[in-house]
Amino acid sequence: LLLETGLRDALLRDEFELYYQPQYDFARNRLSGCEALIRWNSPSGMVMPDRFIPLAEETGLIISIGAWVLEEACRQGELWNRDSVEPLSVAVNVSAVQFRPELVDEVRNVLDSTGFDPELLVLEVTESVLMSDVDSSVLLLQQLRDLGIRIALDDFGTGYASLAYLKRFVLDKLKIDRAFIMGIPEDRDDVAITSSIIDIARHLNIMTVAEGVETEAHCEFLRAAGCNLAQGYYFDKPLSADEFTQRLK
Ligand code: G
Ligand code: G
Ligand code: MN
Ligand code: NA
Repeated sequence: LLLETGLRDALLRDEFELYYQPQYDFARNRLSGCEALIRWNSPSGMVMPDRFIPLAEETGLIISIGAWVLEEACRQGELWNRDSVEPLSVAVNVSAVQFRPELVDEVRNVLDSTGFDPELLVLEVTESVLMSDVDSSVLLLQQLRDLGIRIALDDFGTGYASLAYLKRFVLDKLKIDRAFIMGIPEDRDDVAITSSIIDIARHLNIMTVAEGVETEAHCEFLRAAGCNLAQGYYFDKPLSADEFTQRLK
Protein backbone atom coordinates (compact mmCIF):
# COMPACT_ATOMS: atom_id res chain seq x y z
CA LEU A 1 0.00 0.00 0.00
CA LEU A 2 2.87 2.35 0.86
CA LEU A 3 4.48 1.53 -2.46
CA GLU A 4 1.25 2.35 -4.29
CA THR A 5 0.77 5.71 -2.54
CA GLY A 6 4.36 6.65 -3.30
CA LEU A 7 4.00 5.55 -6.88
CA ARG A 8 0.97 7.79 -7.39
CA ASP A 9 2.95 10.84 -6.28
CA ALA A 10 6.19 9.90 -8.01
CA LEU A 11 5.29 11.50 -11.37
CA LEU A 12 4.18 14.76 -9.73
CA ARG A 13 7.37 14.84 -7.68
CA ASP A 14 9.48 14.11 -10.72
CA GLU A 15 11.05 11.05 -9.04
CA PHE A 16 11.41 8.87 -12.13
CA GLU A 17 14.66 8.74 -14.06
CA LEU A 18 15.68 6.92 -17.22
CA TYR A 19 18.91 4.96 -17.42
CA TYR A 20 20.25 3.95 -20.81
CA GLN A 21 22.05 0.71 -21.61
CA PRO A 22 24.29 0.93 -24.70
CA GLN A 23 23.86 -1.45 -27.62
CA TYR A 24 26.87 -2.31 -29.77
CA ASP A 25 26.82 -2.94 -33.49
CA PHE A 26 29.15 -5.85 -34.40
CA ALA A 27 29.51 -4.89 -38.06
CA ARG A 28 30.28 -1.22 -37.45
CA ASN A 29 32.19 -1.89 -34.25
CA ARG A 30 30.54 0.94 -32.39
CA LEU A 31 27.73 1.97 -30.10
CA SER A 32 24.62 2.44 -32.22
CA GLY A 33 21.76 2.69 -29.77
CA CYS A 34 20.47 2.14 -26.27
CA GLU A 35 17.56 0.76 -24.26
CA ALA A 36 15.84 3.15 -21.84
CA LEU A 37 15.26 1.55 -18.42
CA ILE A 38 13.23 3.32 -15.76
CA ARG A 39 14.38 3.91 -12.16
CA TRP A 40 12.38 5.38 -9.30
CA ASN A 41 14.28 7.71 -6.99
CA SER A 42 11.83 7.26 -4.11
CA PRO A 43 12.27 9.11 -0.79
CA SER A 44 13.63 5.83 0.65
CA GLY A 45 16.13 5.15 -2.13
CA MET A 46 16.30 3.91 -5.70
CA VAL A 47 13.65 1.35 -6.65
CA MET A 48 14.19 -0.94 -9.64
CA PRO A 49 11.43 -1.53 -12.22
CA ASP A 50 10.92 -5.19 -11.26
CA ARG A 51 9.53 -3.90 -7.96
CA PHE A 52 7.12 -1.23 -9.22
CA ILE A 53 6.24 -1.91 -12.88
CA PRO A 54 3.93 -4.85 -12.00
CA LEU A 55 2.13 -2.61 -9.47
CA ALA A 56 1.98 0.23 -12.00
CA GLU A 57 0.38 -2.21 -14.45
CA GLU A 58 -2.21 -3.45 -11.91
CA THR A 59 -3.22 0.07 -10.90
CA GLY A 60 -3.23 1.52 -14.40
CA LEU A 61 -0.55 4.02 -13.42
CA ILE A 62 1.63 2.51 -16.16
CA ILE A 63 -0.36 4.55 -18.70
CA SER A 64 0.87 7.89 -17.34
CA ILE A 65 4.31 6.51 -16.37
CA GLY A 66 4.68 5.00 -19.83
CA ALA A 67 3.74 8.29 -21.48
CA TRP A 68 6.42 10.02 -19.39
CA VAL A 69 9.01 7.39 -20.37
CA LEU A 70 8.22 7.78 -24.06
CA GLU A 71 8.46 11.55 -23.95
CA GLU A 72 11.63 11.62 -21.86
CA ALA A 73 13.37 9.02 -24.04
CA CYS A 74 12.50 10.90 -27.25
CA ARG A 75 13.53 14.24 -25.74
CA GLN A 76 16.89 12.81 -24.69
CA GLY A 77 17.32 10.91 -27.96
CA GLU A 78 16.77 14.09 -29.96
CA LEU A 79 19.39 15.92 -27.87
CA TRP A 80 21.98 13.19 -28.36
CA ASN A 81 21.35 12.98 -32.10
CA ARG A 82 21.53 16.74 -32.53
CA ASP A 83 25.16 16.61 -31.33
CA SER A 84 26.17 13.46 -33.13
CA VAL A 85 27.08 12.49 -36.67
CA GLU A 86 26.30 8.80 -36.23
CA PRO A 87 22.61 8.04 -35.64
CA LEU A 88 21.75 6.72 -32.17
CA SER A 89 18.54 4.73 -31.68
CA VAL A 90 16.59 4.68 -28.41
CA ALA A 91 14.46 1.67 -27.39
CA VAL A 92 11.54 2.01 -24.99
CA ASN A 93 9.76 -0.88 -23.21
CA VAL A 94 6.00 -1.02 -23.67
CA SER A 95 3.71 -2.90 -21.26
CA ALA A 96 0.66 -4.91 -22.31
CA VAL A 97 -1.58 -2.29 -20.67
CA GLN A 98 -0.09 0.45 -22.88
CA PHE A 99 -0.38 -1.64 -26.03
CA ARG A 100 -3.79 -0.37 -27.18
CA PRO A 101 -5.05 1.76 -30.11
CA GLU A 102 -4.41 5.06 -28.26
CA LEU A 103 -0.69 4.27 -28.28
CA VAL A 104 -0.50 5.28 -31.96
CA ASP A 105 -1.62 8.86 -31.23
CA GLU A 106 0.61 9.04 -28.15
CA VAL A 107 3.68 8.08 -30.16
CA ARG A 108 2.78 10.42 -33.04
CA ASN A 109 2.31 13.35 -30.65
CA VAL A 110 5.58 12.69 -28.83
CA LEU A 111 7.49 12.47 -32.12
CA ASP A 112 5.93 15.80 -33.18
CA SER A 113 6.59 17.58 -29.90
CA THR A 114 10.18 16.35 -29.46
CA GLY A 115 11.27 16.32 -33.09
CA PHE A 116 12.90 12.91 -32.57
CA ASP A 117 13.55 11.03 -35.83
CA PRO A 118 10.89 8.23 -35.97
CA GLU A 119 13.40 5.81 -37.52
CA LEU A 120 15.51 6.02 -34.37
CA LEU A 121 12.67 5.13 -31.98
CA VAL A 122 12.26 1.45 -31.14
CA LEU A 123 9.31 0.11 -29.16
CA GLU A 124 10.09 -3.13 -27.30
CA VAL A 125 7.12 -5.44 -26.82
CA THR A 126 7.08 -8.94 -25.39
CA GLU A 127 5.53 -12.03 -26.92
CA SER A 128 2.77 -12.06 -24.29
CA VAL A 129 1.80 -8.50 -25.25
CA LEU A 130 1.22 -9.56 -28.84
CA MET A 131 -0.39 -12.90 -28.07
CA SER A 132 -3.28 -11.60 -25.94
CA ASP A 133 -5.12 -10.57 -29.12
CA VAL A 134 -3.21 -11.51 -32.25
CA ASP A 135 -5.45 -9.82 -34.85
CA SER A 136 -5.53 -6.49 -33.00
CA SER A 137 -1.77 -6.70 -32.43
CA VAL A 138 -1.08 -7.20 -36.13
CA LEU A 139 -3.10 -4.06 -36.91
CA LEU A 140 -1.58 -2.00 -34.10
CA LEU A 141 1.97 -2.95 -35.05
CA GLN A 142 1.25 -1.95 -38.64
CA GLN A 143 -0.12 1.43 -37.56
CA LEU A 144 2.91 2.02 -35.33
CA ARG A 145 5.31 1.13 -38.11
CA ASP A 146 3.43 3.46 -40.46
CA LEU A 147 4.66 6.26 -38.18
CA GLY A 148 8.16 5.27 -39.29
CA ILE A 149 9.24 3.77 -35.96
CA ARG A 150 10.81 0.33 -35.33
CA ILE A 151 9.45 -2.61 -33.35
CA ALA A 152 11.54 -5.07 -31.33
CA LEU A 153 10.28 -8.34 -29.85
CA ASP A 154 11.76 -8.47 -26.32
CA ASP A 155 12.83 -11.60 -24.39
CA PHE A 156 12.43 -13.70 -27.53
CA GLY A 157 12.22 -17.43 -26.98
CA THR A 158 10.80 -17.35 -23.46
CA GLY A 159 7.17 -16.55 -24.29
CA TYR A 160 4.42 -18.26 -26.21
CA ALA A 161 4.83 -16.92 -29.73
CA SER A 162 5.24 -19.58 -32.36
CA LEU A 163 7.51 -19.12 -35.35
CA ALA A 164 4.40 -18.56 -37.50
CA TYR A 165 3.88 -15.24 -35.73
CA LEU A 166 7.25 -13.98 -36.94
CA LYS A 167 5.54 -14.03 -40.32
CA ARG A 168 2.35 -12.28 -39.24
CA PHE A 169 3.85 -9.54 -37.08
CA VAL A 170 5.96 -6.92 -38.81
CA LEU A 171 9.08 -6.81 -36.68
CA ASP A 172 12.40 -5.03 -37.11
CA LYS A 173 14.38 -6.61 -34.27
CA LEU A 174 14.41 -9.76 -32.17
CA LYS A 175 15.99 -9.53 -28.73
CA ILE A 176 17.40 -12.92 -27.79
CA ASP A 177 16.69 -13.52 -24.11
CA ARG A 178 19.73 -13.59 -21.86
CA ALA A 179 18.68 -17.02 -20.57
CA PHE A 180 20.08 -18.41 -23.86
CA ILE A 181 23.19 -16.20 -23.95
CA MET A 182 24.21 -17.24 -20.41
CA GLY A 183 25.07 -20.80 -21.41
CA ILE A 184 27.29 -19.87 -24.36
CA PRO A 185 29.66 -21.47 -25.31
CA GLU A 186 29.51 -24.46 -22.91
CA ASP A 187 25.85 -25.37 -23.19
CA ARG A 188 25.22 -27.07 -26.56
CA ASP A 189 21.48 -26.41 -26.41
CA ASP A 190 21.95 -22.68 -25.81
CA VAL A 191 24.47 -22.55 -28.65
CA ALA A 192 22.07 -24.34 -30.99
CA ILE A 193 19.06 -22.25 -30.01
CA THR A 194 20.92 -18.95 -30.27
CA SER A 195 22.46 -19.64 -33.66
CA SER A 196 19.14 -20.92 -34.98
CA ILE A 197 17.31 -17.77 -33.85
CA ILE A 198 19.98 -15.64 -35.55
CA ASP A 199 19.66 -17.66 -38.78
CA ILE A 200 15.87 -17.51 -38.86
CA ALA A 201 15.88 -13.77 -38.17
CA ARG A 202 18.45 -13.15 -40.90
CA HIS A 203 16.34 -15.03 -43.43
CA LEU A 204 13.29 -13.01 -42.40
CA ASN A 205 15.26 -9.76 -42.66
CA ILE A 206 14.94 -9.09 -38.92
CA MET A 207 17.89 -7.73 -36.92
CA THR A 208 19.03 -9.65 -33.83
CA VAL A 209 19.99 -8.13 -30.49
CA ALA A 210 21.65 -10.37 -27.88
CA GLU A 211 20.80 -9.49 -24.28
CA GLY A 212 22.91 -10.20 -21.22
CA VAL A 213 26.23 -10.29 -23.08
CA GLU A 214 28.71 -10.62 -20.23
CA THR A 215 31.91 -12.18 -21.57
CA GLU A 216 34.42 -12.05 -24.40
CA ALA A 217 33.36 -15.61 -25.30
CA HIS A 218 29.74 -14.48 -25.68
CA CYS A 219 30.91 -11.73 -28.04
CA GLU A 220 33.11 -13.96 -30.15
CA PHE A 221 30.36 -16.51 -30.57
CA LEU A 222 27.67 -13.93 -31.41
CA ARG A 223 29.84 -12.07 -33.89
CA ALA A 224 30.71 -15.30 -35.70
CA ALA A 225 27.06 -16.42 -35.66
CA GLY A 226 26.04 -13.19 -37.42
CA CYS A 227 24.23 -11.47 -34.56
CA ASN A 228 23.78 -7.75 -35.32
CA LEU A 229 23.75 -6.05 -31.92
CA ALA A 230 24.78 -6.80 -28.35
CA GLN A 231 23.75 -5.38 -25.00
CA GLY A 232 25.13 -6.38 -21.61
CA TYR A 233 27.57 -5.92 -18.77
CA TYR A 234 30.53 -6.89 -20.98
CA PHE A 235 30.07 -3.49 -22.64
CA ASP A 236 28.16 -1.35 -20.16
CA LYS A 237 25.59 -1.54 -17.41
CA PRO A 238 22.59 0.80 -17.72
CA LEU A 239 23.95 4.37 -17.39
CA SER A 240 22.40 7.63 -16.21
CA ALA A 241 21.81 10.20 -18.97
CA ASP A 242 24.94 12.11 -17.86
CA GLU A 243 27.08 8.97 -17.83
CA PHE A 244 25.74 8.03 -21.25
CA THR A 245 26.57 11.47 -22.62
CA GLN A 246 30.16 11.01 -21.37
CA ARG A 247 30.22 7.56 -23.00
CA LEU A 248 29.32 9.07 -26.37
CA LYS A 249 32.38 11.35 -26.27
O1 G B 1 16.65 -2.15 -15.63
P1 G B 1 16.28 -3.55 -15.25
O2 G B 1 17.20 -4.55 -15.85
O3 G B 1 16.17 -3.74 -13.78
O4 G B 1 14.80 -3.77 -15.86
C1 G B 1 14.03 -4.85 -15.46
C2 G B 1 12.77 -4.99 -16.28
O5 G B 1 11.95 -3.83 -16.18
C3 G B 1 13.06 -5.19 -17.74
O6 G B 1 12.48 -6.41 -18.10
C4 G B 1 12.37 -4.10 -18.45
O7 G B 1 11.67 -4.61 -19.57
C5 G B 1 11.42 -3.51 -17.43
N1 G B 1 11.39 -2.07 -17.64
C6 G B 1 12.41 -1.21 -17.49
N2 G B 1 12.04 0.05 -17.81
C7 G B 1 10.75 -0.03 -18.21
C8 G B 1 9.79 0.93 -18.70
O8 G B 1 10.07 2.12 -18.88
N3 G B 1 8.55 0.46 -18.99
C9 G B 1 8.20 -0.84 -18.83
N4 G B 1 6.95 -1.19 -19.13
N5 G B 1 9.06 -1.77 -18.40
C10 G B 1 10.31 -1.37 -18.09
O1 G C 1 13.72 -5.27 -20.97
P1 G C 1 14.61 -6.24 -20.27
O2 G C 1 13.92 -7.15 -19.34
O3 G C 1 15.42 -7.03 -21.20
O4 G C 1 15.62 -5.34 -19.44
C1 G C 1 16.97 -5.61 -19.39
C2 G C 1 17.33 -6.04 -17.99
O5 G C 1 18.52 -6.85 -17.99
C3 G C 1 17.63 -4.87 -17.08
O6 G C 1 17.17 -5.18 -15.81
C4 G C 1 19.17 -4.83 -17.05
O7 G C 1 19.68 -4.22 -15.89
C5 G C 1 19.51 -6.30 -17.14
N1 G C 1 20.80 -6.55 -17.75
C6 G C 1 21.39 -5.81 -18.69
N2 G C 1 22.56 -6.34 -19.07
C7 G C 1 22.72 -7.47 -18.34
C8 G C 1 23.75 -8.47 -18.29
O8 G C 1 24.74 -8.44 -19.00
N3 G C 1 23.55 -9.50 -17.42
C9 G C 1 22.45 -9.59 -16.62
N4 G C 1 22.36 -10.61 -15.79
N5 G C 1 21.46 -8.65 -16.65
C10 G C 1 21.59 -7.61 -17.50
MN1 MN D 1 13.62 -4.65 -22.92
NA1 NA E 1 14.62 -8.33 -22.38
